[in-house]
Amino acid sequence: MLESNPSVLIDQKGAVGVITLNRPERLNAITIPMMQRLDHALADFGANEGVGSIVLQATGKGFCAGQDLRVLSQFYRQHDSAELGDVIQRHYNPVIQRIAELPVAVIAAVQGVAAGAGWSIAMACDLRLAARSASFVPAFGKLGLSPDLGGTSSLVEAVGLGKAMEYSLVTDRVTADEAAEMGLINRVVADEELTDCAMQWAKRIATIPREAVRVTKKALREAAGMSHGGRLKNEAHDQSICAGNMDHRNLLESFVSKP
Ligand code: LHQ
Repeated sequence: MLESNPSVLIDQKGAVGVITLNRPERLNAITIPMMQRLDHALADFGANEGVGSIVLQATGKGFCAGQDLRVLSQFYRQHDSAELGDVIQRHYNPVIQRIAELPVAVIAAVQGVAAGAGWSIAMACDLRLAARSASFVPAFGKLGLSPDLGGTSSLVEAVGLGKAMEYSLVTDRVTADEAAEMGLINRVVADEELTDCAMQWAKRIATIPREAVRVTKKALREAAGMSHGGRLKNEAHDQSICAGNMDHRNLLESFVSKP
């Protein structure tokens, strides 16, 4: 273990950087310090010529339940809702941008649930493997919010506009098998094989020269029309608009006040 922090663990196994979200008691729900920590870990691995790929995984029964809603509720007690977009732009979107620009591939190994911004983070990675028990929950709508952290464009690019609408507005939960069938993820594996499979893919990619990976990522993302900057900013702005709506506040409070 090179370095550790309770909520994000950082390790290097040979040429593979391993980042583990580690707040299992909250299904790895994200906070600003976690996102900052994640960004630093990605940046450090990106700058380390000895690292050829990165696995992003999580501990416990979920991959990531999106924004920590207790923290969000606290945020609204101290700040104007219009500030949320700025917070997303400053502290969350850099991770999404970083993953796209890294000269190494990032593989998400998804076990359990990936909800809201947790789903967006998985979608921001270059490759996604999921355990058969994994699922994807578009939590935004139920909370009165809209997709963020690149979740609008990554979803449309993966499954097309119609299906992205369905997943955002109609669907409760997408199973790992459906996600693979729809091209949302690369592969479903048995739960007990997830870590090994992610490491195998990561080791294989790590044999490719970094410059070739960097250029391939850039070229494929450009070919898919993925230019993040402006879209991330727009999403963050749109989230501020949703954040100012009392329906959202009531839905949020009903989640955090559950006994
Ligand atoms: C949680 C959470 C959570 C805190 C489960 N927070 N504790 C917005 C603003 C700013 C920046 C970035 O992005 C965003 C966009 C978003 O991400 S909005 C979407 C936020 N996420 C959600 O709305 C998901 C809320 N969670 C759920 O709906 C369920 O927990 C799911 C469907 C994910 C999983 O259900 P279960 O498997 O039944 O687990 P659970 O509900 O029993 O959760 C386990 C614990 O984790 C529980 O705590 P407890 O103390 O009762 O054991 C939950 O309260 C806690 N938890 N998600 N986001």
